[in-house]
Amino acid sequence: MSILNLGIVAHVDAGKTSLTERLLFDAGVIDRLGSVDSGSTQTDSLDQERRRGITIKTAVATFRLGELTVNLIDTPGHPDFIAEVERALRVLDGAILVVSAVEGMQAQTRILLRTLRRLHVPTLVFINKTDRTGADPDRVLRQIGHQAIPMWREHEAALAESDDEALQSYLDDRPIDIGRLTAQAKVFPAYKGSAITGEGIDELTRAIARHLPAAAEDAEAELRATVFKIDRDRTAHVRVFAGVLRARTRVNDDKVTAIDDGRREHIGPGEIGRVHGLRTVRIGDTLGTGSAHGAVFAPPTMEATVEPVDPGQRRALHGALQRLAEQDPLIDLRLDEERGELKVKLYGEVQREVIRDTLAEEYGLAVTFGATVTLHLERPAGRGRAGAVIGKDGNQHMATLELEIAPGEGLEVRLDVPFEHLPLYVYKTVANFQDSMLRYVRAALARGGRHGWDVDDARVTVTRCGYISPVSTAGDFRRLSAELVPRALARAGTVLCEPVHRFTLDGPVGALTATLGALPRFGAVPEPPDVGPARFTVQGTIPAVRLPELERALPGLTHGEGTVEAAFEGFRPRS
Ligand SMILES: Nc1nc2c(ncn2[C@@H]2O[C@H](COP(=O)(O)OP(=O)(O)OP(=O)(O)O)[C@@H](O)[C@H]2O)c(=O)[nH]1
Ligand SMILES: [Mg+2]
Repeated sequence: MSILNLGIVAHVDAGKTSLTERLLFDAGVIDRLGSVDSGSTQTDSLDQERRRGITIKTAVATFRLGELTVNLIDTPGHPDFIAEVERALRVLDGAILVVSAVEGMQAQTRILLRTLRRLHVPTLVFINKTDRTGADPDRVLRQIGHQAIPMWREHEAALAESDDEALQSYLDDRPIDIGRLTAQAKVFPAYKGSAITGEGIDELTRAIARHLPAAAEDAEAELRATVFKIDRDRTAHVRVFAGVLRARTRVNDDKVTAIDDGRREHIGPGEIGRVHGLRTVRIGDTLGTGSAHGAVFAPPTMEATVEPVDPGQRRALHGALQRLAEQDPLIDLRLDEERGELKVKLYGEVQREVIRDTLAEEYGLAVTFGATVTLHLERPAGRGRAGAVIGKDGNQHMATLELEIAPGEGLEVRLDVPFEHLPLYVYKTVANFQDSMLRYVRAALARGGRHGWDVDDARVTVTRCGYISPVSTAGDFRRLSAELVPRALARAGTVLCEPVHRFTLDGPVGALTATLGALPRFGAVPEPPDVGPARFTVQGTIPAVRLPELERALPGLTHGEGTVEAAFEGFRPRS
C-alpha cells in the first residue's frame, strides 16, 4: 500500500477545487458532485469560502487508486493566501498545476511554475476548462515551455530531448521512462480536459498513479515530520516523512494525546494525520529530526492598524489576533507600544477582509482597519562595532560583549570568541547561546532602523564575550545586547529599502515608444523590449507603491490594448 500526497496548485479560479471534487467523485468517495458555485464542495468547507467562492485554507481529502492512497491537498489560488500554498509545498510528493485553457498562464501560474521548478516538485499539468469557447491548450503548452509534454498526442520526440538516457531509449526504440523524468522534475506531463464535464479526468487519474512517485516509507528511521496546518482548537496537521509518530509519545516539549480523534494509534512514514495535544507547536515546525526550511514565496509587504469598534474590546482583540497568528504564522502581529496600536502585516485586501470576517464570526469582535502602509526594511550600509566590559564604562550589566554588525543575507549571528569565554553554565550549549543571541539581536533590530523599520540582512558577529560565574545571568546578556545592537547599527548606518515588483507589460507595437518613454515616470526600470510584428513585451522592475499608477495609465498609453502583470521581486534600496 503506497501513499501519494498530491498538491493541487494554480492561479485563482483555474478550477483546483472543482478538479478535487471531480477526482473524489470519480473515485467513489462522494456520491454527489458538489460545485463551487453552489458552495457544496468537499474542500471549500469554511463558510467564508462558500460565500466568496474562493479557497482560503488548504484542505486535505483522500481517495484510493488501486493500491495507492492519494491525499489531495487543495490550495488557494489568490495571491493573498500564498502562505497557505507555501506550507502545502513542504509536505507534498507531487503536484498538479491547473491552468485554464481559456485564460492561459497568469501571474500566479508563473510564480508557481518557477517555484515547482526550483524545488524540483514532480508535477503534472492539467489544462482545464476545455469545454469553454476560446479554449486553446496548445497556447498553454507554448506558454509553459518545453518541459510541458502534451500526452494527448505524439510526444516521444519531445520526451527524448529531456536527457541522455531518454534520448538513448528513443534511439533504441525502447519506451522512455516518463515516471523517472517526472520524478526528477525534468518534464511536466500535460493533460487536458474539464473538471466540470469530466472529460480527460480518466487519463489524468491514470497518470497520477503511473507517473508520480509515491512517498518514501522508512519506518525504521528516526522521526522526521512537518506541521503544515493548525486548526482553531490547536489540532496540528502533520506529514510524517520518516519514522513513526505514535499516540502518547513526547515530541519536542509536548505529548501527543491522540491522533485523528483517537481513531488511529500512529502516523506512519509518508502519511498525513491530525495530531492532538501539541500545544506549543507552530506551523512549519519540524517534529523529531530535520531542520526548518527557508521561505519560498514573497513575504507580506503591507501593514495596517486594527481597531476594535468597541474600545473596551482591545484586550480581547489582542488575544484573538494572537490565536489567529498561531494558526497562521504569516498573520504577523505587532503591538506598537508607543501608540498603543495593534498592527498586522498583510498580503492584500482580500486577506484583510477575511481577517475582519473571521474576527466577527469566530470571536464576536467587530473591527475596523486603518490605512494600509507599505512595509519597508533597512539593511546595514557598512560595518559597525560596539562593546562593553563588566564594571567598565558605565556598563550596568554583569556581562561583557562586543558585537559587530555587517551586511549579510537574512539575519545571522556568528561567534568569533574562544569557547571558554561563553557563559555555558547559563546557556548549556554553544548552539543555545547562539540561538539566544539571535533572539536578542532580532528583538533589538525590530523597528530598530534609522527610519524606524525592521533591520534585516545583517550579519552580527560576537567578537568578545565574558562573564562572572555564578553571577552573570541570561538577563544580563539580553539587556546588554539591547544596548549594544543600536550603537553598533548607528555606526554601520542603514540603507532604506522598499518592496519592488517585477512586471511584464505587453502592448501593440504602435504604443512602444510612448510606453517606454513613460515607464521612468513611475520609477520603473525597463529591460530591452521584445518586439514582434504586432505586439511588444517589456519586463522590468517597479516599486510596489507605484504599480497602481502604471496600471491606471496603461489604457491611455496603449489605446486600451495593453496588459501588465506583476509579482513581488524583493526589497531594493529606495532611489
Ligand atoms: N466551464 C468550466 N468551468 C469550470 C471548470 N472548472 C472550474 N470551473 C469554474 O471556474 C470557477 C472557479 O473554480 P474553482 O474550482 O473554485 O477554482 P479554484 O482554482 O479552486 O479557485 P480558488 O480556490 O479561489 O483559487 C467556478 O465558477 C467553476 O465552476 C471547467 O472545467 N469548465
Ligand atoms: Mg479553490
